[in-house]
Amino acid sequence: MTPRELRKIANRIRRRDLQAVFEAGAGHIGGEFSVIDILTALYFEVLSVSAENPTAPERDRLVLSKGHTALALYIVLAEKGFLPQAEISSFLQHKSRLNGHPNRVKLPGVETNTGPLGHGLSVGVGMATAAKLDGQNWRTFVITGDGEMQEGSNWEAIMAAAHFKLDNLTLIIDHNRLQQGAPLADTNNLAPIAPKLAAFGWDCIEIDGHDMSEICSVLSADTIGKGRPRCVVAHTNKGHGVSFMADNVAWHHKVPNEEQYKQAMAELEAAIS
Ligand SMILES: Cc1ncc(C[n+]2csc(CCOP(=O)(O)OP(=O)(O)O)c2C)c(N)n1
Ligand SMILES: [Mg+2]
Repeated sequence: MTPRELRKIANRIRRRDLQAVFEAGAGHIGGEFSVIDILTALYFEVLSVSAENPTAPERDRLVLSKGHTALALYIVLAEKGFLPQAEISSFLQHKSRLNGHPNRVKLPGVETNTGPLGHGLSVGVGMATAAKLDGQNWRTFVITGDGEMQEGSNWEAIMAAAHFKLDNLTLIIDHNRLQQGAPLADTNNLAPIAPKLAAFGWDCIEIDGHDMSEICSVLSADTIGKGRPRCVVAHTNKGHGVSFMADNVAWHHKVPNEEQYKQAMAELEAAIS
């Protein structure tokens, strides 16, 4: 797919996400809008996964460690046929499969349960190690938030991945500079992130996490070197795509009122190119 086609899909996913948050009266729209371009590129260009056979042993694995942005994953999975598009309307409803955090038992396409931040990378290290032990070529991708990287468990996983030379593992850090109620810089500032991962033996690359060409090229298997896990520090904006949400920490989990909903939808519609 061309970057333009991918941008169109990401725009459609943002509009569906906005509608679902508005209707459910809950969600994490800021972190969803920062990661949607990355998820779109992964599912429409990079990952080898199929709704027809969601547990195929040779599939690539994606762990959305920042599980609070589950809604974005649900919408992408629905776009790929893992669940009916209409089911998105059940987000957060009683007995829905679409809970606030993803559940692998309930929903095909979800590789592991996430939500408590700081665990997805350790699971990804296990997956990548399993592929190596089995002599398989499938790849593991983990997406974390930047605030999430403050969790100490990540740094044990980072050491292990380098030690075991997991070049089949890619960590994508959604570096939107904001966490739940404050900027990363005011809380426990990890920036600059890339030199820290590099010091732990990782191959680190920084990209614009909203540029489809950059995302696709950095995630392509051709660019992966031998013997080192890769970290992609994706510079993003929380709330990307809507003027009054972008880079505004209030939109971590705020719900738009009707006027804000209409304005946000109009901005996203105007941006379809
Ligand atoms: C262990 C743990 N502590 C606290 C929370 C509550 N929580 C949910 S989202 C969030 C902020 C995450 O910030 P970041 O990782 O930067 O994510 P993003 O900016 O992409 O939304 C927090 C503290 C949680 N889910 N898990
Ligand atoms: Mg963040």
